[in-house]
Order: sequence, then C-alpha cells, then structure tokens
Amino acid sequence: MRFEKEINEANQELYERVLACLNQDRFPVILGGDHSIAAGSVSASLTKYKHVGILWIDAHADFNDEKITPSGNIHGMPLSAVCGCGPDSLVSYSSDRADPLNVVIVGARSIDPLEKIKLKEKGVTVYSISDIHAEGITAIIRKAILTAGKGTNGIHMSFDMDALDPTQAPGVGTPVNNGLTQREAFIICEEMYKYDKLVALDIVETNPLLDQRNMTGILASELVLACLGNTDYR
Ligand SMILES: [Mn+2]
Repeated sequence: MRFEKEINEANQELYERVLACLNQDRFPVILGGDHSIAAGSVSASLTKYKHVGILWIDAHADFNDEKITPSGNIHGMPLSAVCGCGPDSLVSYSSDRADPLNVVIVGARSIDPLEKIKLKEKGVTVYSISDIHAEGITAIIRKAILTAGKGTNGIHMSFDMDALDPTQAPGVGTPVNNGLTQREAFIICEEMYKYDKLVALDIVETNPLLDQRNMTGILASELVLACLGNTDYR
C-alpha cells in the first residue's frame, strides 16, 4: 500500500470538502490527481445521497485490494474500497458504501486476472472496449446509465483520462492503447447531461508533466463542460 498515510490524509480532507459542497446543493467537480482521490470524493456522494450509482470511465478497473494488488498502487484500488470490498482503511472516514450492482465500468481494457474474478463475484458491470466496438458507445452508455441509476438517488461519474486513447490524451500516468476516441468521450458526457442524474464528477489522471502542448488538460476541461450541458447548438 504505497503512500497510504499521505493518501488517506488527503482523502479525508477531500471527503469533507466535497460533502460540504454537496450539502450546499452545489455540484462538485473534482480534479485529479491520481484516481485514489475517488475514495474520498465518491464517499462524500454516498454520505450525502446514500444510494448512489457509480459510472467508472477507465482503461483499468481499479478494483484491486491490499491482498490481490500486483503493484501496491492505491490508485488501482479506489473503486473496490468505495464498494466495501477493501481496503477498508482507504474509506475509514465514512460508513457509506456503494452497491456493486449499481457500479458500471466503461472503457476497460487492462484488468488484472484476480481483479477480473473479484469483479464478477461482486456483480460489477464491465463494458470493455470490445463491447464498445461491437455495440457502439451510445448504446453502451445508455445501458450503463440505466444500471447505475436503477433505484439510486443519483450517479457519481469518475472519469479517468486514460480511458481515452493515448494518441488523443497522452498526459496520463498509465496509458493503454486501443482506447476511447474523443468523440466517444464526448458522447458519454453528453448522455450524462441529458440523463440529468449526475451528482458529482471526478476527472482524474491528467498529468501536465506527461502531456503534449496541454492537449489532455484542454480535452479534460471540455469534457467537464459537456457534462454540464455545453453543446455546439441549442
Ligand atoms: Mn483509474
């Protein structure tokens, strides 16, 4: 569990700040940082709204825990932690957990073998990049929203920029080929806005030191605007 103490301290503070924002009926946009911050931000949405679906847009599943992690990287564990599937130490400041049946991962293409088994055991829905190839992003995201929204009081979307193809979003720590196109990413955000169930948005893993001419940063900011209803014509 690398940098556990530092990450937990930051996440506890983030949890309190996101919760304060939600309690003022405002819409929090949380900018990462690596994906470990979602342990704090998603926990705040759960505390405020209790039953919250999670849409996890990511090349990875982030569903490892302290026992099965191949790397010890906590940014590979936050989704598992907020679902109550460990490590509990990452979410100790909150008693609210997500139901894995309302959790959907979209864009996955790099999942560890034990992580895959655990995802299936817990009932998380995973739409891999090949599902998107076969069915198209619009059909996939609509199904994902239905699953995450079913019986919940809203959806927290946690958007990892490494879901995109590295040619379009190079400024990420763990790039994986065969990713989403920019257009597919915008469709996800536009559908989320249309559905009007979004309670909070993380946009993470944008790293200016790895970026090229700030293209990943600019794209991330445009995706945030699309989630908030920005469009070319209305
Ligand atoms: Mn991630």
